[in-house]
Amino acid sequence: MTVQHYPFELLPLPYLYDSLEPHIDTETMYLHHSRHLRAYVDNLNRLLKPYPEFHDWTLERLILENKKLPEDIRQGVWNNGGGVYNHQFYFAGMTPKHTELSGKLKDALYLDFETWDDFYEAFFEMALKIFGSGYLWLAADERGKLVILPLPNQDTPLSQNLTPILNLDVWEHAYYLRHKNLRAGYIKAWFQTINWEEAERRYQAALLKNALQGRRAGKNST
Ligand code: MN3
Repeated sequence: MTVQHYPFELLPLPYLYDSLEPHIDTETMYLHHSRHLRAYVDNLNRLLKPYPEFHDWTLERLILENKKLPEDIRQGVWNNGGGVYNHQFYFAGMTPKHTELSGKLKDALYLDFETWDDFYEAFFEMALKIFGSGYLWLAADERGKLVILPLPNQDTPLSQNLTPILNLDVWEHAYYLRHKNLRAGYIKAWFQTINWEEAERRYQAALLKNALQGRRAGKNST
């Protein structure tokens, strides 16, 4: 992902609105990207506009160092910055191409969940159970161990020292037009769209970042 800061832009989808058919329908993708994500981008810019001292802060920094922001925009930036980050991450985590779980992420997934079915069932059940609006995340801890993590609203795993690998948006706007209240159908459909190549890139980047942090920590302790 390119480094972004104020003024944030509505990044185009890496595919067309109808590219994920029949799994995710065109109208849902159009509204989700051009209305919902645009609103988060516009709100975030509006909040930051009067505060030039934060105009060079990246999305990640606005989330990780949220407590340093002035109180009147802190929660708004948390919600809307998270909304931008999470949606960009979600859209880039899907693809119309056929991709397969492979590489280091595949090794880790089998190590941490034993079988594909165990992983799938655990993820599916937790996605079904999220109450209200939020996301289900697959994230890596500092040792590369994979965890499935439900988070409410627009919270991100970044603030828990976890590196996100995949996220499933279970806000109703992500599936209501096609699936109405039946979230299970949407979860199954989303699994058909996962961009495993992108997930593998994210996982390898997490391993590299953690390895560098580990070496730095080692250097500082000697
Ligand atoms: Mn959404």
